Amino acid sequence: MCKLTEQLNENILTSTIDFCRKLNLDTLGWCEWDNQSILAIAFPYYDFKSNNNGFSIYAQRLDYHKVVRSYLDRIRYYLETKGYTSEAYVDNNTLPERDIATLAGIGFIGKNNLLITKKYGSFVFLGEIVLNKLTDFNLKNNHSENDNCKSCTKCIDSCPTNSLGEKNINICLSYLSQQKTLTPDDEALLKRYKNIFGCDICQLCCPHNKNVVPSSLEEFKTIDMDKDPLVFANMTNKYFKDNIKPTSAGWRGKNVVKRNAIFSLS
Ligand code: B12
Ligand code: SF4
Ligand code: SF4
Repeated sequence: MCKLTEQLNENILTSTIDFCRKLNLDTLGWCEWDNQSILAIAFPYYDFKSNNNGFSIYAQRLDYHKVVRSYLDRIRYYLETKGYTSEAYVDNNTLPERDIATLAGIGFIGKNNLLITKKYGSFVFLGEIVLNKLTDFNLKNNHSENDNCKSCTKCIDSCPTNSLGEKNINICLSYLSQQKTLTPDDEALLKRYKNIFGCDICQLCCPHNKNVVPSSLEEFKTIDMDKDPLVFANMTNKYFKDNIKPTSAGWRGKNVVKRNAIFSLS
């Protein structure tokens, strides 16, 4: 690639990062994946408040698909004003988001399967901007070889169903709490551990999640939710629509959340 093109490329890459920083997004980086230039961004979501009501931390705030997309749309618009078209992704894609984030120097993948950042630990969602131009530029990422789990196995030891130890996603409580149909064994697990939606155990025990910085993204403030599982076990369509639908647990619909809440009472 000629020197001038390289400079232009580097300019748009760094100016996009500067633009993101103005949006309070400070954990991000570019990488090359599948012959495309991808900006991987971590969206911190934990403000260290919790309702302790059976919903995992990520489900106690506005639906991250919508929040992340609104940020990504702003970044896409910025790129458009500079003459670049791009696509935005969050979750609803086949991109291996954690691998891409690792390549971009945002963090490393822990034994709990999650991307762990220095500043916010693993309490981040991932989103990506894929540029339709530019495939060749010098990448310098700030990944440090010392960032890893080393000999720690806390998440594996703490996982209540041994899903991590067995590498079996079918018994992960987060997975089970999202399934429409369950076997009697699955039901027994949900009844035992009382997760209404999602699971945080393999994050809360992680040393990399101690002394991390709370999210400064307003949209991810913890919603003041009801604490009593009975409320969710008895919820009406209207209650669901007003209180759960806007959260990350909303996409699954009322019946699954209600069923899990009923299980949690048994
Ligand atoms: C499907 C999915 C799930 C499934 C399966 C998870 C999985 N396969 O890893 C379930 C419902 C279990 C799940 C749970 C959670 N998820 Co999820 N999930 C996804 C999704 C949409 C696709 C992942 C996938 O299947 N890719 C395809 C497979 C083939 O690729 P892979 O993931 O690299 O495959 C590896 C894993 O399966 C792993 N593996 C090995 N052993 C085990 C054991 C267990 C128990 C699991 C779960 C996986 C696993 O080995 C594979 C090969 O390397 C991604 C978004 C994305 N597009 O990446 C979010 C994503 C990974 N999830 C996310 C989150 C937040 C969660 C939860 C923390 C939510 C919660 N609090 O309950 C939990 C964490 C559970 C855990 N410890 O892994 C975030 C993670 C952010 C981060 N910091 O890394 C992502 C990136 C969404 C996002 N855009 O932010 N998730
Ligand atoms: S989310 Fe819960 S059940 Fe799933 S792997 Fe982590 S600790 Fe285990
Ligand atoms: S708890 Fe330990 S092993 Fe698990 S992800 Fe964190 S550092 Fe790695």
